[in-house]
Amino acid sequence: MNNNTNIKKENNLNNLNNKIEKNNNKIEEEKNDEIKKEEKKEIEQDDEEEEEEEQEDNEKEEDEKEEKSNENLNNEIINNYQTILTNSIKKAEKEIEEAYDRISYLKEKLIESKKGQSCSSVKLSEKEINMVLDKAYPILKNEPSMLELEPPIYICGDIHGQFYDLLRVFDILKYPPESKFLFLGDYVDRGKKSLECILLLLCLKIKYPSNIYLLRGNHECEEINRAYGFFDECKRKVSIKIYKQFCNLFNILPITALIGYKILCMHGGLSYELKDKSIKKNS
Ligand SMILES: [Mn+2]
Repeated sequence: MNNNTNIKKENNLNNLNNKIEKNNNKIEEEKNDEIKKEEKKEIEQDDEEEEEEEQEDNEKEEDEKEEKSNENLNNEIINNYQTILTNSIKKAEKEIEEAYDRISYLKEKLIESKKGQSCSSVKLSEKEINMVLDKAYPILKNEPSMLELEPPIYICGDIHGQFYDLLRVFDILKYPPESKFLFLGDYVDRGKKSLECILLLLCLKIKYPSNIYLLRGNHECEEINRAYGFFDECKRKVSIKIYKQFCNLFNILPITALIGYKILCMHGGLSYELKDKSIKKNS
């Protein structure tokens, strides 16, 4: 009996133990499950985070791409402007170069005319004369009413249409830019070749603006040169229109020159009507 009871007890104990073990196992399993779930959750979370990060990265990349494409567009626009600017500068330079070539040719043509020593005039077309006037105008317009010049410089008085005498002056003293000249005005009227004189001087002025200076004389004035020959010469050789163009140019010639701060040069005396403030620079 006692033995039986013992066995029973033992069985019971075993059962209980089994149960406990089972229970423990279950708990363990549940625990494991829980852990697994946790882990899964963590992994999922990690994945999500990763995804978010990836998305952020993508957005960033796209932003960078957009920025870069904007930058490229800006660069393209800047490059286009630069090309346009460079082209227009090149075009202007080419035009100036061509004009210089043409003016050099005109100068040679004018000088060549001396050789014949005949009465035939230099054949300059109205278009060629207009070109000389157009190029000379801004150069003279930018000069002040009183030029301040440095010696050494040759000073030359009235030419009055005596073209061959003008050529002799240059032959003896050398053409600009080898020599520097100040002309005191009265290029036109009286002589037969006023047009040749003023055109050669203007050509040299365009080509060597700081080696030749032209002051205004009393004959570089419409009231005078209409009566003393220049108007008739322009009308006969070219046109009245070109005469008007010359008058416009004469109106902007400088009036005086001060050489080395010592010698004041001008064509004639000062007018009583010229008050101290009447002479303005660039007026
Ligand atoms: Mn005079």
